[in-house]
Amino acid sequence: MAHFEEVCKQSDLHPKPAGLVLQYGTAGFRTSANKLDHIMFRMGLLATLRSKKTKATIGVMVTASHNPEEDNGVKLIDPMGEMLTSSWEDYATQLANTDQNELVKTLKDIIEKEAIDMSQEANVYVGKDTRSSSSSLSQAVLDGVKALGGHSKDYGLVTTPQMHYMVCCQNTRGKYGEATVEGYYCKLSQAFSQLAKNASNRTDDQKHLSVDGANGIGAIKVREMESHLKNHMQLSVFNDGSRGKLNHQCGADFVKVQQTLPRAGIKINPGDRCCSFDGDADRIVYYYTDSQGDFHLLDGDKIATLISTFLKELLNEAGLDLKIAVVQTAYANGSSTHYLENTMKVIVKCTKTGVKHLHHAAQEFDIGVYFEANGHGTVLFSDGAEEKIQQLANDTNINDERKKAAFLLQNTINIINQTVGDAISDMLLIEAILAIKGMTVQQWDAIYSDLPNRQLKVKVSDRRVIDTTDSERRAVTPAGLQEAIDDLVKKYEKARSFVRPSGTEDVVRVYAEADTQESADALAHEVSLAVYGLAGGVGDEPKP
Ligand code: G16
Repeated sequence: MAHFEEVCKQSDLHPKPAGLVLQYGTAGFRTSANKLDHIMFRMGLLATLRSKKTKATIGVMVTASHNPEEDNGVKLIDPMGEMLTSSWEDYATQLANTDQNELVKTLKDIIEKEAIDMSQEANVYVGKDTRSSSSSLSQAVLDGVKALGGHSKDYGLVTTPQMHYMVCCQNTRGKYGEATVEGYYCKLSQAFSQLAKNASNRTDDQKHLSVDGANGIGAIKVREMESHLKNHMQLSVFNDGSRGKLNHQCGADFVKVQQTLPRAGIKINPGDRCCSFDGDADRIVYYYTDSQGDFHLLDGDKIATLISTFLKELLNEAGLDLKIAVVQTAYANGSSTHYLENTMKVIVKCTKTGVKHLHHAAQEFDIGVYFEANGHGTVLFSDGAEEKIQQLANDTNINDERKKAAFLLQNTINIINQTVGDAISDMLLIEAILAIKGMTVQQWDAIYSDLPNRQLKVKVSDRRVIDTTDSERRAVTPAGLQEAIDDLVKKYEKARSFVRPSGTEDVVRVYAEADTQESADALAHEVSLAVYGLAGGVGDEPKP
């Protein structure tokens, strides 16, 4: 068949480096950009097959998100805007690792296994972040789509969540919105304006937010959106990419892991409300410094608490009986889980790291609020929940309080990007909630106090020696590691610790929390030493 000849011909232009083996990880493939050309071409092929199989548009985003500028990666997006279904991740890994001369055979195997009708039309949307390697890598994706006879649309520079949004809009034939960046800005900003109308008069200071764009695509896009937000918000955008390096000493991952202000490019005063995006703008964290200069972080857990409190109050006011749940991962601060379960009395679920896992767990509820502690998250409303809210909003026989609550719920649905975590959409929702509730960032922070915690990375020769269970809270291998962690945890008050292999970086991640920062730091260090000793640590021993 002509397509396979073309695949062979084109694949020679995107050769696989000999011996290179890559695994589909937490969010697709991710490694040094110079190892990814063949992966991109092959993911163009896979997206084309997935489109033929689902008879829908598929998305491909070229980004390595929070990783350093030198890395790159690719995320595949399924028809409703969600991450690629896990059953196809194996195909992605097979295609990535198959030798050049076996590529067509591997493709044919997938086609046969999935009974794909190759005469079916295929459509693939492609987007990229601001990395210098992203242009040629996204061209390799486009080459892959073309080689298998698929149609593509190149969105160029977009945030990852914008890409997810476009795919969903297209496949719902516009029901979710218009599949353009302008359509995205209009939908979100209209909902924001409607919500902001319910805020009491705010001063310019109260409307002001400092945004650290991580020197990435989020900075460009939030600037583009600014004009749509009219008088409702005043943004100062720092780390906009004009000078600094992507994610370097700035951005959501840096701020969350280091528990400090961006070290570069930002000027703020004590008390100022600030937020940081990550490199592809699918994560957000908030923070401020107090008059003593102490740093206060409001991470994904605090965001989930703010949003779920707001939604629960609106459901009560609207008189709607809908089941709301919060989905977290093992990284969720123990205080947040305690507050959600015992004070807010909402259902809390824990899943493995990776928004794909949280997303699926959240789909089981009428309203599922999911956030990773690193600020990656969103809210899902079931079709039934949306219908009930819609019906109530159209009901002319209800009192003003219920009507207002229904109106706020409707606009909350519209401001949220339900396809995936979205820094811009989350930012607008948080700003709207704070404005409506007349709440300062300090009052939000005071809802509960985080347990002191620490995250570290340990280099090992092969991180796959660590296998975990119980939503990554316990290590099954290597032998003796979990017992060692259990013994160390016993030494401290209110302590908890776990380790897991990262799916985006070549490291093992260590998390520890305890009653004091000194204890959390000491526990994290001791657990790092256990990992280093029992899981084949390389390089220098972890230092305190
Ligand atoms: C990706 C995933 C997140 C995950 C993060 C870190 O984020 O989408 O769900 O929390 O990687 O994963 P790991 O600990 O396995 O390296 P991003 O923003 O980098 O795409």
